[in-house]
Amino acid sequence: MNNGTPGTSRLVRACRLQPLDRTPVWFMRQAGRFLPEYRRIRESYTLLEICAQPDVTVEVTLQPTRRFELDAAIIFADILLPLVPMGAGLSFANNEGPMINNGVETVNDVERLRTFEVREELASTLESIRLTRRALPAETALIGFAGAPFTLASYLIEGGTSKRFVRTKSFMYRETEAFHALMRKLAGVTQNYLVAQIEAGADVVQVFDSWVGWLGPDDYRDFVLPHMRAIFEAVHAAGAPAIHFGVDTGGLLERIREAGGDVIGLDWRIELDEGWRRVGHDHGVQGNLDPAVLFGPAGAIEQRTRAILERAASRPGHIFNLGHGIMPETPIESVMTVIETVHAHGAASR
Ligand code: 1CP
Repeated sequence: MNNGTPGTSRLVRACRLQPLDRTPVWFMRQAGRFLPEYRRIRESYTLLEICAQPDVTVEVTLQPTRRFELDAAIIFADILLPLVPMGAGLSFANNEGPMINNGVETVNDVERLRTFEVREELASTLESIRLTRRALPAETALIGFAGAPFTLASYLIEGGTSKRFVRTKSFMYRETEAFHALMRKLAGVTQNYLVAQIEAGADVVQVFDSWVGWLGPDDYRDFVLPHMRAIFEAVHAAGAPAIHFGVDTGGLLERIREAGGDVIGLDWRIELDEGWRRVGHDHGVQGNLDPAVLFGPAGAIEQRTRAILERAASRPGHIFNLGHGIMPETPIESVMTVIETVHAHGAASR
């Protein structure tokens, strides 16, 4: 099937709001534990070992593209990797949630965090991007990614996963200057890392601000927005489109749009057309199927997938995805059902 211009992937065209033969589709966390071939590799390597070895990273990145007809691969890495060269100790307890053992408790800890040369300290991910880009057909886009400053700061301050972000927010309110210094440092790292990924061959980059939806709109404007803007300006200058992702961002969409990104991620808590109207039709949107729908019967999956496509109304700029990452127990057949439904009904853009 021809997507319009030879050599340009559907994903890139959708980011640029260009017309397409059908809606592009990929899944957040598509290279991961729901795939038995990934779990087999994980028997021999830890997550950090996979990320440190480009040949293994490339293999894991390509796995979902062999099994499914996807419009993109996402480089296998983790948003927390850059925290290691910054001086924070990172480990994964029982192969589950991340643990930071040298994070941020005081103002001095912020100063202690190193900034570093991404081309040296994150060289293996950049090399994996180079190798993966060469291995992929031109019509499959390669997505690079990084964590956003607020989400990274929350791991540094909480020491791991959080449910309520009380430590992060109290640091933000009590040590406002140091919090901004931390956000600036993290934004600098994220920005350099994304630009280096684009130079290495990433066609599109996604910024994961997974937990920013826990902030109210005024705090987003005061504490997050300026730092995000700096990142998207640098990415824009590097010439690749950017996807700006967050969870539970229904109260923040106008400000997220203001912060930057060609495409804005929507989770399942908002109807796609309502979310798109709020971010504006001069932007693309990505989403927004509830990952839990994939545990339902095929009929329900097809019906929910079609409902999203109908809300997108063949407008150029919709990238089909889940509203958040695919869950490890997700049945493979459900993923097939989503993809087949998008292929059959993701109508040609006007
Ligand atoms: O060993 C394992 O397989 C553990 C699971 C796992 C995987 C597969 C972790 C630990 N990281 C990864 C890889 C990963 N992480 C990718 C590449 C895979 C792909 O997308 O195909 C990506 C994009 C991420 C991004 C990531 N890591 C985010 C942002 C996305 C999101 O889900 O919001 C976050 C918050 C993390 C931190 C992290 N790393 C791992 C886990 C279990 C977590 C989340 C912990 C938490 O809930 O706080």
